[in-house]
Amino acid sequence: MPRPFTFVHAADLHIDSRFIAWAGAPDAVRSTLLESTHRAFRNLIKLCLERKANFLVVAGDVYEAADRSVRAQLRFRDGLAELGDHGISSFVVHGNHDPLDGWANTIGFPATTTIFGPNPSWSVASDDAGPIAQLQGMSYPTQDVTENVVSRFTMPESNGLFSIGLLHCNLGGNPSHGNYAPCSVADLERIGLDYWALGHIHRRAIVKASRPAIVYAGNTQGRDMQETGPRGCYVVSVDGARDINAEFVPLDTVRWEQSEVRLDSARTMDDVLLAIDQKISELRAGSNGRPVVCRLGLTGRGPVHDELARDGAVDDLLAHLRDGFVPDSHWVWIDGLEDKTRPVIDIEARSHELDFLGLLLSRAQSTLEGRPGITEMSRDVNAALKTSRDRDGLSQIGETEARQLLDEARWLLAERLEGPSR
Ligand SMILES: [Mn+2]
Repeated sequence: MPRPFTFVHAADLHIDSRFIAWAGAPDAVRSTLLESTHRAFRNLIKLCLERKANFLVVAGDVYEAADRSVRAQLRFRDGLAELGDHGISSFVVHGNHDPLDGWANTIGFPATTTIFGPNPSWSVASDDAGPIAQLQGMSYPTQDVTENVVSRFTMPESNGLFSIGLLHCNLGGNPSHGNYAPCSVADLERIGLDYWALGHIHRRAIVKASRPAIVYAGNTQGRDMQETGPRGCYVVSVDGARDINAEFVPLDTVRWEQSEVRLDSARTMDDVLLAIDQKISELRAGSNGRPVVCRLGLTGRGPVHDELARDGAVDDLLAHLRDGFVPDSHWVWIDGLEDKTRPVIDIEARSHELDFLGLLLSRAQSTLEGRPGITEMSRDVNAALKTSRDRDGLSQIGETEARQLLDEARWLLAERLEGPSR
């Protein structure tokens, strides 16, 4: 029977991400971003020590680029050496961002660190009382590992040890990430390991909870506007019955957020500023003291739309908000402000007018009210989706969605054809 133990599963550290696009931001924002992946790694090391983990696994993309910086490598090595000094071993595979054929210098790693080679191989994690787990991993020899490499992994020896696989891969063909080492849940299940510690997909996910557990740790620090919300790693406890409990712990030092500011009741520019201030306070509270980089969308239908729609109004508003930026420890930097508000249009009254827009609106209205119209519409839309060349990711729609689409479409039509009421 295996002894209970704890390990930490992290991936996609991307240490030394450059944030080149941020040259125009204030120093406080730029330096925080530049240091963020380093600091998140620091937090990872601290967490391993605090939780007295038995070992750490890192499932690829340690460094941002194949020409990994000396600074990033030294930081990584020093962190793992510190763990080693406290009896915590580490197991690492490299991925598409930091393949084995990337430039590497002569920095040596501690004896407590295992860096897996280009072919799957086994290693054992031990403590003073003997072995506690067996681990199998492989690093990318080159960036372009586009074959399914899972079949090269081998069944664990039947020695009773909990077994962990480390792999950087695209499980189930996630279209928002490069299709490196594509594989399926069934492929992973076939090998017979207890836990798959995966990397590559930056949004964390417990794909399967047990037997085997299949887990993406996600990245430790968001790096752009697509990587919103808390980022960190999993602390995994394994009990004597080989059951696991995976606890997510955030490690990020700056948070990325996209959010909407509803302006339905805003009547003046001051109301708009107040609503944005309120949103910023919410984001600040939600980040638990971390700085935040955010993109805000102004939404809603209201009288302030006409003012926001004027040339340069939103740019001016953004410049004003940025003028008030205070580089304290919990700053919020607005990366972008977008006007998505709609004008106030009495769509009901407008649909009774006998012009082109009036006829379109009354037609839309009667379709929305009558069931046969909606059935017909969803059938037509689905037929069009079937023959569309760009239907990747589009699924067939039901009557509820057809109704929502038509409702949205009539507002868009009204706005486009009527124009701003100024
Ligand atoms: Mn990555």
